[in-house]
Amino acid sequence: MTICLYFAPQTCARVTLTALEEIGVPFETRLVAFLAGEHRAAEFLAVNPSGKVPAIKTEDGIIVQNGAILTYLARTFPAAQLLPFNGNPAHNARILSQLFHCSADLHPLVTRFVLPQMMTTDPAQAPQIRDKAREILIQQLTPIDIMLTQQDWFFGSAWSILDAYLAWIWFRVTGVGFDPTSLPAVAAHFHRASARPSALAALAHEQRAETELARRGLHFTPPPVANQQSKGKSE
Ligand SMILES: N[C@@H](CCC(=O)N[C@@H](CS)C(=O)NCC(=O)O)C(=O)O
Repeated sequence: MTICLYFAPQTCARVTLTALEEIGVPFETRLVAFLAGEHRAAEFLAVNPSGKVPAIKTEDGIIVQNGAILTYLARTFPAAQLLPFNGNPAHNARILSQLFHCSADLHPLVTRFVLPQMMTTDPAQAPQIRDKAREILIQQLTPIDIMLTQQDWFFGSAWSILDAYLAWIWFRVTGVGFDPTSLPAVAAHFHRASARPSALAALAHEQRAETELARRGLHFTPPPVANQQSKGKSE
């Protein structure tokens, strides 16, 4: 059975899309149009009851959550070397620690930074939510920035899908005003990771989806947030 990825452009589904491009087997995609409410429609909720992308449909059933999907793909297609698992449980646990750091620590901060309005019933609080998210993002990304002054990729000399994850995080936050000069090694890593053929193929795939969304009048850009620290700097 051909794997089917449920995705939307610019979202964290880009990481799974990059993984599938890296693996190189044929796969299908289903575009989930958020602005049309398709992520809350019964058809998609039957795939992922939490209404979030990514999700994949495989011969082994549906899998949701980037961390689980990437682990499944890494183990199902070991030749692609998405993650450097070996036979040592402690080593593998440390790989998963880094994966969960991206999906469970960093991603929620990205959401708070990009869409602070989603985190409050009082829109006036959005700038403070973004400012606090920026502060914690810098705290959490600084050890990665230091690490990347010593090595090209997350796990050393070899690329892994965590490099695509970090690149997506960086794309998302710098796209709405996170100062790209604040973490220079992460910024340089973003350019390295973005040049990989699988990353370029994923972007081309997203571009086709953006064109389709624009044709339907459903193109999404995060709403602006007033009075934030970075106002007038990079936005
Ligand atoms: N923990 C989930 C988070 C997935 C997630 O938040 N996806 C976002 C796009 S980046 C989404 O689908 N948001 C729609 C919504 O929450 O309504 C994962 O790692 O897969």
